[in-house]
Amino acid sequence: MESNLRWALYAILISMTFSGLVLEHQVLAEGVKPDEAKQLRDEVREMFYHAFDGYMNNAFPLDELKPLSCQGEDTLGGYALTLIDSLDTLALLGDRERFTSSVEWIGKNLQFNINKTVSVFETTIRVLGGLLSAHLIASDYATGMRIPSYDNELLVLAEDLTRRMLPAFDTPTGIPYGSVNLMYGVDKHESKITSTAGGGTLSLEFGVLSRLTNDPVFEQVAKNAVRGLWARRSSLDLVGAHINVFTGEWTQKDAGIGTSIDSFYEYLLKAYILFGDEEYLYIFQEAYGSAMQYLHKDPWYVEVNMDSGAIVWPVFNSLQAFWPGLQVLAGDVDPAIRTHTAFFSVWKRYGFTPEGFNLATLSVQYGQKSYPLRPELIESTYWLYKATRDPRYLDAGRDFVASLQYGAKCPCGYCHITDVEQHKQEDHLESFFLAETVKYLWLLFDLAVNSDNLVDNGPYKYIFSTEGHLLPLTPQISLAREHCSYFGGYCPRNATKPEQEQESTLSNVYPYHESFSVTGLIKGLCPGLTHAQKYGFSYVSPEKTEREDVNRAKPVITSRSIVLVSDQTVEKRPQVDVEEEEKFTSQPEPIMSISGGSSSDQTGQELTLLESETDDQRLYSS
Ligand code: DMJ
Repeated sequence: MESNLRWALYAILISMTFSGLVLEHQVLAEGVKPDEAKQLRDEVREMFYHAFDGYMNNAFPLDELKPLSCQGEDTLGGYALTLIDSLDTLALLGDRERFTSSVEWIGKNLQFNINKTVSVFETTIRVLGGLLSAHLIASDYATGMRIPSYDNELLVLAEDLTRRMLPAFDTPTGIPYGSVNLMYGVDKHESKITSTAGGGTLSLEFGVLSRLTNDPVFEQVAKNAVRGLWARRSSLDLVGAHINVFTGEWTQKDAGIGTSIDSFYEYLLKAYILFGDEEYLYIFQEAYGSAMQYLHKDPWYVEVNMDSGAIVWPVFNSLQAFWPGLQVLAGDVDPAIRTHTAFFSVWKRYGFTPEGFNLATLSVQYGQKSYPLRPELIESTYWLYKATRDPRYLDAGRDFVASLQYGAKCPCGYCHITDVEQHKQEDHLESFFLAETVKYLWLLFDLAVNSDNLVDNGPYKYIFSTEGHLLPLTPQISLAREHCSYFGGYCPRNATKPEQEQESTLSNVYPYHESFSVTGLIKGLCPGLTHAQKYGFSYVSPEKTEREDVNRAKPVITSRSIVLVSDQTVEKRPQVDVEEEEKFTSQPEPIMSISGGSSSDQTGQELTLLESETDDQRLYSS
């Protein structure tokens, strides 16, 4: 009773706070018009160069910039990490000169035969992904950025780097160790515990490398790791956060879409789209369905125990914010819109998103106050704008720019925010700011002015890696016959020539294959392209940018591409009541109440907060 009263008071206070912020926003801000979108795009370009030049002048060739003190630091392997992570953004901005000189410097100077122990995940998404995307741009006339003197130097480096990471995959489960020494392999004292995102976010980069080098080993080990994780899913089709790569036991059973798991989901869908490998699609559909059933407390997401489904962490963490973007890619746009609105309300409240925001107390989660310039919410904003052309996403973009310019800009770049309530700056700049945060912001505004950038109007459809690197659906990478020619690739049973079929062993690994007609271990040819590969993605025509239009008719998705999750055709979309939506935006409600050590959600489920683990003890993926 007492706690109900307390919650009623909280709710009134919270709704007053949020209504106030929204009101102020509405009074002060007019919607972004095309002219302003162009100015904002150019401002974002300047933001990129403020940080990039700051890095080149003060930190290069060290890994990352300390933008407050204007110095550099080695944070990953000591190989000019920020330059590698920035390469395809330089190309996207059309900066031929700096793209060329950077590629040439890397080709001549970089080497990986160094005695450094590095994270397999970070090295893959930042370094391998950066090298591969730059290689694919520099070697191809169609991109408009081909470098005449370029002779596959980055591809050679990428292959060398990845071979040095292969020892990490030598585990009984196939799930790799978290770290590996680039010269000596895995240290005998190396931890056997790794995160799900760490083990399950390698398939895009490793798969692309296989298809460019014609060596299937990279694609195979990455896929094996995904299989190793998925085979250990719970009966609810959920995966935990950390696992022992030797025993296969989950050491952290909190299931969620954010911290430590996020990009595992992302790569299932993207690997299907990029490679046409339907085994990834099949796993994605199961995993996504289960996430929406057990983790989604519309519009928020919580963390639950993977076995029981009981809520253990009623927290929004900022790594979750990529999810609406992924949902756009999957064709599930309605929940994406609602969740983005909820997540963005947290940004508006603080000017940034804290690492953790407690959904029960509607306040910053203890120990999770920082904002390290993450891209996820901006990434989802770009995807939702691309899918709907609703100008509210441009308005959100303008808010992101304002926060970064006024709160995070510092002498030589942009500074991490240590405390979103105090807006305190920290002397560090993660390389993903240039690989992702600025890239998605620039793409958002460039889309609004109908520009013809490489991604939105280029020679290929592009998939973004989890680090924002551009991976094109070229025939060499995406044609179905390529992936089917790999030992272990999946093909529909009737799609191969009978004499080339061999015994399937997949059903031993995957019980669900009993009802799923496959032949594993095939060397054969699958005819034709997948639907997604044939048609790619197309969204509403860019002319529909008038605010009035959007208010009259809600976002229309005209994608003829894969509609994986639900049918989003115009006719079937329910009309959204704008007033209802506004009401929600201004008054987010706590999704559960807490009394003592346990709490209950709105359905009355009894919830227990884990006492054995504090926030500080939790591990975070980057
Ligand atoms: C990046 O390294 C990647 O986006 C990764 O998937 C998650 N963490 C950071 C950005 O927040």
